[in-house]
Amino acid sequence: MEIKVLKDILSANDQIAERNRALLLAKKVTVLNVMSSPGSGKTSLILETIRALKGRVRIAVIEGDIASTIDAQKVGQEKVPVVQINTGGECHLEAGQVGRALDSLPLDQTDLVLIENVGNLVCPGEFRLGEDKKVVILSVPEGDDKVHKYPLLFTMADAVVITKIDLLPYTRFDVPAFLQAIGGMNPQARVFQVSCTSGEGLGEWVEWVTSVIRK
Ligand SMILES: Nc1nc2c(ncn2[C@@H]2O[C@H](COP(=O)(O)OP(=O)(O)O)[C@@H](O)[C@H]2O)c(=O)[nH]1
Ligand SMILES: [Mg+2]
Repeated sequence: MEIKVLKDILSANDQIAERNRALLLAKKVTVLNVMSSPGSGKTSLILETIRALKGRVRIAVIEGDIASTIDAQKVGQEKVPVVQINTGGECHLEAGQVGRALDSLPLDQTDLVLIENVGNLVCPGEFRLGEDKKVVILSVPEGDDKVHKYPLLFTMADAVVITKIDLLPYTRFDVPAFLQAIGGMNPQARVFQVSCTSGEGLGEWVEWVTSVIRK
């Protein structure tokens, strides 16, 4: 019985995700759904991406958090349109919330929407939002084994970003082991290694973002 209810929720979500997708295609807007556990560096990567593409790509941001407007305020300081969604306890964003957020963004003047999903390495993977690409972040302090412990998101990812590589000398994060694991479970995924503190690897990441924007 419970399984049937879950199926109904998912299919209802998928229908709304399709509607979001149709709107975004009509408006020629590309969407990246950025997912990771709390604190791995989603907001930092979004801020660096905005700064790198300023004047070249018109970016808007949807911030998903259980509570607060802290991340939306940080993004707003970069002078880009931003909407904060507070889920009030839910561990993921749903397509309906994103649809309402899209309605309040200036899509005719937008090339790229970056969605920061709620910090969680499991639940966001089960809810399509209408996005073009799924980006999954894992930060060095979290450990390379998380790819095995939370395979769903890593299997779905179009891009996997290892962040905080400036901390590699202080941890036992095994980059070759991580790359091998990703290569085994999702060989299509592009993998990036970046530090938002030193700027290392950001160029390659930004180049990929630019390459996936709908022309
Ligand atoms: N050393 C280091 N710290 C980082 C890096 N990226 C983010 N952080 C820090 O990690 C913490 C969480 O980052 P944040 O972007 O808010 O993560 P979010 O919760 O996933 O949005 C903050 O204190 C950031 O300054 C990085 O590349 N290197
Ligand atoms: Mg954040």
